[in-house]
Amino acid sequence: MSTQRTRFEAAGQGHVLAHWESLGTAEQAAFEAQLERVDLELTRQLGERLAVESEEDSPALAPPEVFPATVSGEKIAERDRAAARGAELLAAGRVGFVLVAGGQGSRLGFDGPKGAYEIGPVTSKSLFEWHAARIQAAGTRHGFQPRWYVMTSAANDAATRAFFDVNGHFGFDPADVFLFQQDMLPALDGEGKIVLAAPGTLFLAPNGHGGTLAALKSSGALADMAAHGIEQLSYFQVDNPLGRHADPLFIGLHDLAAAEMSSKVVAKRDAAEKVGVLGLLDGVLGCIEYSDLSDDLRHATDEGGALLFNAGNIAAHVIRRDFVEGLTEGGDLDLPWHVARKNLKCLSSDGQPVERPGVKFETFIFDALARTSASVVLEVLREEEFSPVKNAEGSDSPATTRADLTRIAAEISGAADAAVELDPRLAETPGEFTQRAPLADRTPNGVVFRPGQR
Ligand code: UD2
Repeated sequence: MSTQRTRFEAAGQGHVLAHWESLGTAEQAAFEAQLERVDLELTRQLGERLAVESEEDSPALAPPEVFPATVSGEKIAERDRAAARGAELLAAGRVGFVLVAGGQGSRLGFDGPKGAYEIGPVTSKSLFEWHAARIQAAGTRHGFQPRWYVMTSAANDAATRAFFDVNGHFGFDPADVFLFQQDMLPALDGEGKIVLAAPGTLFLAPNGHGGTLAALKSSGALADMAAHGIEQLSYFQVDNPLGRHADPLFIGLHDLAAAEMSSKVVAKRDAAEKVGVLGLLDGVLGCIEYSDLSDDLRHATDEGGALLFNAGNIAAHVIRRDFVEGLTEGGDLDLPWHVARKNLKCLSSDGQPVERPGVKFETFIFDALARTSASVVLEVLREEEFSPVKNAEGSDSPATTRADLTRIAAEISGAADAAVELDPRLAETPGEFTQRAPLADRTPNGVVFRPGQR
């Protein structure tokens, strides 16, 4: 133990060992393992930021160039050429699927990995299963065997792996599912001191989805992709079961533009919508997170009165594997750190459980956009592919997501029943539905169309 004690005391963090003597042998061993993994130099650098928290003046922001959701003229030929190219890449197995699910879905108030949340309007299908179904549907449509890379964090890795096991990897061959963990970081108090969650436990939090890049490298996922001929990553979040993860148009536009990382956007619902906005920040493509967007930029309008910055980031990206290789080969990506000030349930210096202000640090994957030499921004229609589960009630809640899943199922199947659910593996378009599922299928608690339901 003396090694860690020496290390932490030298870093001015010796207070974390205040309760060492009160810990049992097993607790001491587990705590020591946790202490060993802490990068104290990084912790020092992050702590220093707090001292000099600068109010960076917001950059000059200009709207990005966007490939529109509805096209006309010569854009139609460009769209069709791109969709064909994307279908080619999918069929050739050049696309891998990366789900980021390491976050802690605190806003939803759900205790467990967010992907385990049951969102099926009629069935109890979880978010994880919706994503599995969409990826498998693409494999059937384009004739390839998809590989699925799922990022967890120490906060939910064991529970996620157990959920995948108990659900038979949702129909995937386990050999085609690559689970990997992102790094965690200790939370700090206002003075840069590491916070304890319990006498022998640091308060650790996932290091942000920007951590995906380093985790893809360190976990061997990048090497696995290369070994399987995967050149493009379709990156998406756990909370949006409408996501079109194998979108030939998006993949094709990105590939034909020789882009390193591309993004999907939807027109913002209103100025207050909690999504980042894509734009040119001092001339460089990037995304300003909703929490960092100044009020005047948030409400800025064009001469027609429409929101000027309405390219809402839906966190769906296509990223070239060799771009991630390049970003991660030097070890330190130096993506900008984002500071989240939150009330933390932690331990006071005299060992009592308290709730007090603390700071978590994250990097965001969209900050890698600034490192691209080419990047496509594709506008998509919210009603077709964006209805995330974020809040327990109100907007972006289970109720609104289920309503959108039901609406889309009814549009595709023509079923007018009150409750209808359509498994993507059966059909994602009216054409596929007509071809694969007789309208006669009904179940007692609503209309559910699943694979094999004949
Ligand atoms: C995210 C975007 C926002 C918009 C919105 C669309 C950020 C900071 N904001 O808002 O601009 O695109 O989504 O729905 O991205 N995650 C990890 N590891 C982490 C942190 C997050 O895997 O360390 C995953 C998390 O599991 C989830 C996703 O990233 O799948 C979004 O995380 P969030 O809930 O922090 O982002 P949110 O919804 O505030």
